[in-house]
Amino acid sequence: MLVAIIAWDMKNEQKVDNIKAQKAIVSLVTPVGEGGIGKIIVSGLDALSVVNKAFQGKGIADLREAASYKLYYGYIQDRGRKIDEVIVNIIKREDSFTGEDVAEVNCHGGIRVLMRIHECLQSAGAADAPWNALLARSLANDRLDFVQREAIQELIEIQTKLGAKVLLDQYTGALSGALNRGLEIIEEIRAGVSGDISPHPSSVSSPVGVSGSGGGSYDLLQKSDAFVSILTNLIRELLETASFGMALTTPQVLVILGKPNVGKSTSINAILGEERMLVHHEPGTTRDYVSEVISVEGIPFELVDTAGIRATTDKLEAMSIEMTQEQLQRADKVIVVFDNSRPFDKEDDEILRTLHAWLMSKTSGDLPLKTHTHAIIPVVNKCDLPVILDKRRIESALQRPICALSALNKEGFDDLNKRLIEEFDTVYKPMRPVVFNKRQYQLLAKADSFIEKNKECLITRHRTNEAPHVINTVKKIFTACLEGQE
Ligand SMILES: Nc1nc2c(ncn2[C@@H]2O[C@H](COP(=O)(O)OP(=O)(O)OP(=O)(O)O)[C@@H](O)[C@H]2O)c(=O)[nH]1
Ligand SMILES: [Mg+2]
Repeated sequence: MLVAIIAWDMKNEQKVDNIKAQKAIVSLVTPVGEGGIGKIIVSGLDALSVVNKAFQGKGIADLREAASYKLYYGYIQDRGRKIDEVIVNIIKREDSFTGEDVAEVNCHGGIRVLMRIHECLQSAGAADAPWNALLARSLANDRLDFVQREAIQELIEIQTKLGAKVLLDQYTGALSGALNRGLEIIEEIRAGVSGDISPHPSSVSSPVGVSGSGGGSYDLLQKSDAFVSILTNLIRELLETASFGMALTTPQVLVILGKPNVGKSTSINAILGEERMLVHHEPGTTRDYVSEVISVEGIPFELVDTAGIRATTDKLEAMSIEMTQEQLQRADKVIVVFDNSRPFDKEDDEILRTLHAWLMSKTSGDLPLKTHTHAIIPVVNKCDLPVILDKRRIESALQRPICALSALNKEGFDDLNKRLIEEFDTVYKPMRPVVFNKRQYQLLAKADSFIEKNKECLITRHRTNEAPHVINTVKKIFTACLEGQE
């Protein structure tokens, strides 16, 4: 993967001169273990001379004379003794991902060889560093912005194909592009505001005619008002994608809850498509909690089976129930299961009360609102048996439509899957900007509420001397989102 990163087509070539070149670092970028190939990257001001000390090449005497994007065959050697046959890929600073000279040493995989070459390159003058130190250098040299760096770090841990596609888009600049667009819009608003309040000396010759009087100025003010709405729309569109983006990067913890014997474990087995959980007609079969990661239409979930909740004097059962409560505290979503073939009873009622308390404890302003409204999915299982349960009790308590299942016959699961992902209604489109972490979400939500609160002073008729301060604050929030300050 790092080959692709390093070979990345740089958009910021003009920034090469600003590079803060640093001493070479060496990173093991493939896992240390058995494999066909291993890769070690050296990056830095003196990277080529460091690798040159240990490299004996065929057809090249000095790697400092190497051309960018060329492969050089040879050996890494230590005091005349060959360690391994290697192919070194050279990428000069103007082309490289880190903005520094880079040598990628491709050797045979295997713990001994990798470790020996790694040691040898340290002896030649490079400092050992984790692979993500390379990302830090890209950031320092303006090769990546903070959002792109976050995207690549998430990409490495992502669980589903959809997540990989979305994060690759953000890494290649989808969200950064939208944030940069936001910064441009902010400047358009500023242009209008400065025309309104204090004409800038250069404005007379401005191509858009910010003269402080006349039709040109009026146009600009009108436009600047329109830009306030454009900015608000841009922010809201981005915020709309947050629950989807954040669900991709952090698997939702999905806890299955219900009184004993309602078919929780059978339902999980049907979702997983395998007999993973122990199922039995005796209540109290599940004692421990068991979890598995699943993907529903590309959204990852950590699905947790739990012991049934009910009042008990049995010590072991009480411990199981305590564990269920712990899992519930971790939950992002809950599937609560009721039994169609039994009457609604006080155990079901107790579960509804537990859920109500859980939802209250979860409600907080720092996450998308829809995350809370879709947090509970009521399920009635054993719908293959005659109806005895009074479903209205459940519907009126939870105010959510019920999902009907027969876990035994594996029926109703398409509907359940739809319900699980209904809040993540953001459709995948290539290069669509997507907010994918809480930091980005919170900053954009802050910008949104700040603009909403101060809108009056940005709107033409109501402008006050406060406007430049408001604009600067919004700009600061956008810059923090893009560049990771604050
Ligand atoms: N008829 C019918 N029986 C079901 C259905 N789902 C589960 N069962 C049966 O209900 C019994 C209990 O199922 P489990 O999946 O172990 O129930 P549970 O909720 O995990 O039970 P505990 O772990 O004891 O809390 C078993 O005999 C299942 O075969 C269903 O949809 N229809
Ligand atoms: Mg069970």
